[in-house]
Amino acid sequence: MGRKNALRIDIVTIFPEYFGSPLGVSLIGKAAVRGDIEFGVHDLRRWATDVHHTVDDLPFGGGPGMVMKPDVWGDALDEIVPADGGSARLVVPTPSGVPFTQDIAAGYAAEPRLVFACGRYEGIDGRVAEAMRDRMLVDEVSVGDYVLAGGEAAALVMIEAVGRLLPGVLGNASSVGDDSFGGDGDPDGAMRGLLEGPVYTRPRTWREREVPEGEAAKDFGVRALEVSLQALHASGSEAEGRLVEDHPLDALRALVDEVGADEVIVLTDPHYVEEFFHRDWASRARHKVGVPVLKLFSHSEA
Ligand code: JD8
Repeated sequence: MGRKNALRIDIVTIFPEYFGSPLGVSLIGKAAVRGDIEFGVHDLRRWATDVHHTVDDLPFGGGPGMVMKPDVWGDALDEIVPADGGSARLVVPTPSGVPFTQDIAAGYAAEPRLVFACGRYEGIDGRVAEAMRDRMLVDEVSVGDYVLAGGEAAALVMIEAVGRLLPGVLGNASSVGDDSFGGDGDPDGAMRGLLEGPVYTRPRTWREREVPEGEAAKDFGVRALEVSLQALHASGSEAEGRLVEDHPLDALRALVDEVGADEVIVLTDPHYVEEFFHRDWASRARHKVGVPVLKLFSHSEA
């Protein structure tokens, strides 16, 4: 039995094996192990009553393909979400559904229980969603303007988008807030900062390509400052930090004067070439700040 406030997710499909590994790996897999998410995957054919476990039939009004039978779906959902079974939201992936968005994901992440009805063939008889609406919330949702062969892939897309918003699922919660599509459930946040910039990590020079200065460097700086302050606070020091946009040595000189510092520590990644030519930050700071400059190399991630 999962955690008290675990999100319960049931999936009804004729391909239960489709969900085997995807729900067992990465963030979602770990969340399931921790009990933050509780999964139930149900084979629809269990509720097919004929010897062939038939779940589809010819469409009324003619037309191509086959349609999934309402009676099989009805019996399955009645058992999986019994009338007194507490509140559940039924999510029916369909190409004609409302577009799935980050805000819908945030809403689902706050639900106690989601049930995904994954159709195949031409889809599920339309009376199933209608009938279920009599006793639960039912959403017909599309994950995009393209046609899939069934609802399983769409359910996985939604489960991942919802799962990563659950408390504790993402290592550093901060990354949720600054999601491209708002993601923090703040309605005005939707679409905020629509397109994130590219991200960079070491090496600073790769195939003669430098990490661009400015924005990306600033992002890297924000992260570096965050990690450094965390480390310093963890060591008990009252450190404070700021990012400087303008020339760092001018800002450093001003800060030394402002706080009356009697020593400066310059902590950077190793820059072997610059060090060799004494053009590294510490060497340059020594000519600028007028107090002893201690040079340290960072060995942590940022
Ligand atoms: C559920 C059956 C296949 C669809 C005849 C191809 C979502 N964004 C999306 N694209 N496609 C789906 C989706 C497709 C499905 C089912 C979702 C159940 N099919 C059908 C109608 C045309 N075949 C989807 N979410």
